[in-house]
Amino acid sequence: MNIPTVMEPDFNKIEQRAWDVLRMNNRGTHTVPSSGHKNTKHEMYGHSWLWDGAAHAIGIAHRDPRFAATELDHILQAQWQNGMVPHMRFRDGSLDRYYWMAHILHPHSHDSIHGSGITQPPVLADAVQRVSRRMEGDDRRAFVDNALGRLIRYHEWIYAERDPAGDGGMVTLHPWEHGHDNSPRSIEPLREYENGTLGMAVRGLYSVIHLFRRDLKNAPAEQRASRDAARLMTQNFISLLVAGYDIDKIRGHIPLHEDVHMTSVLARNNQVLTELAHESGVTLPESLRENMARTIDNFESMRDPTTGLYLNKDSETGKLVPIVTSASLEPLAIADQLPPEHVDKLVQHLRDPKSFGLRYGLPSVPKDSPYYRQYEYWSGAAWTYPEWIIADGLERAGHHDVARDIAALSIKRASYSDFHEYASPETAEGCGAPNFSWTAAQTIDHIRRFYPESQAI
Ligand code: 9WN
Repeated sequence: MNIPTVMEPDFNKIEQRAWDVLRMNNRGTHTVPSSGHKNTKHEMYGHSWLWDGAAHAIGIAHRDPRFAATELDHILQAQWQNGMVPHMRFRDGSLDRYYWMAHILHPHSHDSIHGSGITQPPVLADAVQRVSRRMEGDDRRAFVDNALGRLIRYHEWIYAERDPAGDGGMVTLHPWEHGHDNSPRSIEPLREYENGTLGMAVRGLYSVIHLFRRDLKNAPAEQRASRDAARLMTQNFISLLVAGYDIDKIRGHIPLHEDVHMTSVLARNNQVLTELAHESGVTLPESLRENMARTIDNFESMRDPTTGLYLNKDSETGKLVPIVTSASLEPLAIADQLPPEHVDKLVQHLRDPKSFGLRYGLPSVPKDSPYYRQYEYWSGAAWTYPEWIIADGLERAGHHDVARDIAALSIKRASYSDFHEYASPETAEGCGAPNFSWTAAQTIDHIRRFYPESQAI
């Protein structure tokens, strides 16, 4: 591929292109993750996703806080009666609701707004706070008042339904829930169930399902989840359907692991939710405050003392899952709440050229892992989201230089790969979907935050 030989990136030009991407993907009430695929018959990303929407809103708020607020509202409107916020809100009229069947299977699903039956990283409180800071007067108050109660119910739901061990760590019911879909930390443990009755049935069925994979119609197979990983995710998805999205019914059919990325994001967003409530004069329910405290008190139980990296934890046995991914560094999202020597150790890993410190940014799996493939989705390729989460945490904890270095590489790669969904951390070759909204929105936010002097547009 052709990498332009610029020494100093032209931030204005990069930002201009990022705004173009966001404009192209704007659908009036929300922004779709991407558009302009080769194969328009098989659109990959036509709905609205929770953590994508939060990232879009944070970027868009630099220019248009009202639209950013609308995008967040669009996500929160899909909230279920039990407080769950679905990871996807389907575009009106979409038949995908019959694939998920959440509206039929779950008694607390939304009456009229259709979405999936699982959630995504709880990034909403942070997005609400950042967007609100760009709004003024009555607009701002109305927006926060409207969101706050829903956010509180969402966090209460997380502790009721995703913290089976009661230690504050957040489990996932499917890799789609943490959003790092084919991350080996979730795919490998699924193998334990592949020889059960369902696993065997899915093996047979999968060759047919494989023919209908929309993602393979738009991107080369080496950039997407492998056939094996997709089969295991299908097996997991069918378990979810059989259990009707109920954690008590799915227990014993999938691994219930506290996910280090989800728990880091939860801890950070608990912090923000507490601030938002305080600023609005609202007292958080005592049980929620106790649960939030448990997340922090038990956080270090996810740390492997030998390497200093954080790992997923089996919620039943308490054992750590020894598979390292970029999530192992995400506790840096709460660097201000971790022991400083633990933060320093993570930064060492982050900068190590043999594992995470690659030429064009943070790989989703370290280079020295047997699961590393530089182009493969969440099994090696670099994405802006983990970088954004880590840079933000380090910056807030006062590690400005490291944070800015991460942001600089992220901006550079986004621009070289022309805002693709993800890219090789070694060559910056763009992979997956083109014109990707969160790549654009997080690049804008990185530029505005770390290079404020360049804000000519
Ligand atoms: C399944 C929308 C989403 C992201 C996820 C990413 C991918 C979906 C898919 O796209 O997941 O939810 O179709 O593969 O892994 O993080 O939110 O951009």
